[in-house]
Amino acid sequence: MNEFLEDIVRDAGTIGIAGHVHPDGDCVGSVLGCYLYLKSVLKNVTIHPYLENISGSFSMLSGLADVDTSFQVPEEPYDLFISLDCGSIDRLGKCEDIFRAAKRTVAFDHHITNTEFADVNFVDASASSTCEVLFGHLRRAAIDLPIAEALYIGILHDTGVFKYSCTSEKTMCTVGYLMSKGIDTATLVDRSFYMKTFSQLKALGLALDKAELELGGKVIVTVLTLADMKSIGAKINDTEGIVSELRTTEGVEVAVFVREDLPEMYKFSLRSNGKVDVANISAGFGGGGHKMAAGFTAAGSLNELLTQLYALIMLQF
Ligand SMILES: [Mn+2]
Repeated sequence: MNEFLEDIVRDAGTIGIAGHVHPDGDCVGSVLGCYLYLKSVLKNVTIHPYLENISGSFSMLSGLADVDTSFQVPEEPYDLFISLDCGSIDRLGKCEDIFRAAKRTVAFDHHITNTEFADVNFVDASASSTCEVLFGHLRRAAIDLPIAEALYIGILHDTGVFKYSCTSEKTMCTVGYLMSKGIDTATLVDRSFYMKTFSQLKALGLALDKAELELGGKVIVTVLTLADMKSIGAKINDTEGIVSELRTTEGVEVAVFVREDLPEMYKFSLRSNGKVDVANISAGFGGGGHKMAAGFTAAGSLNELLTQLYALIMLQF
């Protein structure tokens, strides 16, 4: 039997909650799910959620108005700080120092590369998402519709609408239970997953147009440079989901999407179709993630970085 979240936080009078930089669905869903749950089950406790620039895909979720996006450092350190969906402490970004200052720390995560940086770590690499891990620590009767929606969104995004191999029987049982709370699933799936802004659509179009096959067709790669991003008026968040589109190309083992975020500073997103462990490859560049989905940031010559990347991929063929 898992320990319940309210027992894990015990007698903390002040609680901070945060996810990772560039929050995705699982990060936003787990932070809000955790926040809404603690707010409903705890009395006379100050709970403060932090998230950076939240994508419009999550604007339907409850609790967003309470989220601190300015990363105000509290005068007094928190009694307890909860990290969600972070594989390592640096992923907390602007919250890293606030987290370090807290009297006690707890982390919930599902990254196989998790470094167990908190005082207490609940890490399950077999779980689809942090939302699935968190669900295992919530008293079911205390889960209301807004909490269920937040967790559902997290699982939805980390499973690519229940199609990635991380989707297990347990995942679907969790989702089934969440649905029993009355979620309008068709609307949520469309609004949070499939709906694109026009600039997201243009970024996807340009990325597909620029895609190239490497290593005999086993690797597909697309690079969007700063100039590309500027030409279509795209922002960093507008490229989410591109690498998953690349992955479904016939014959491809690894999909690579590269985005230039600063001059000669690149964000690599990798997806595998099963043979290649992209978490292992990303770790070689100081990044992390999962066997089938991982990434890293690297500076330098793009051609050299790609050459190194292909060499590492080839070792696994
Ligand atoms: Mn996640």
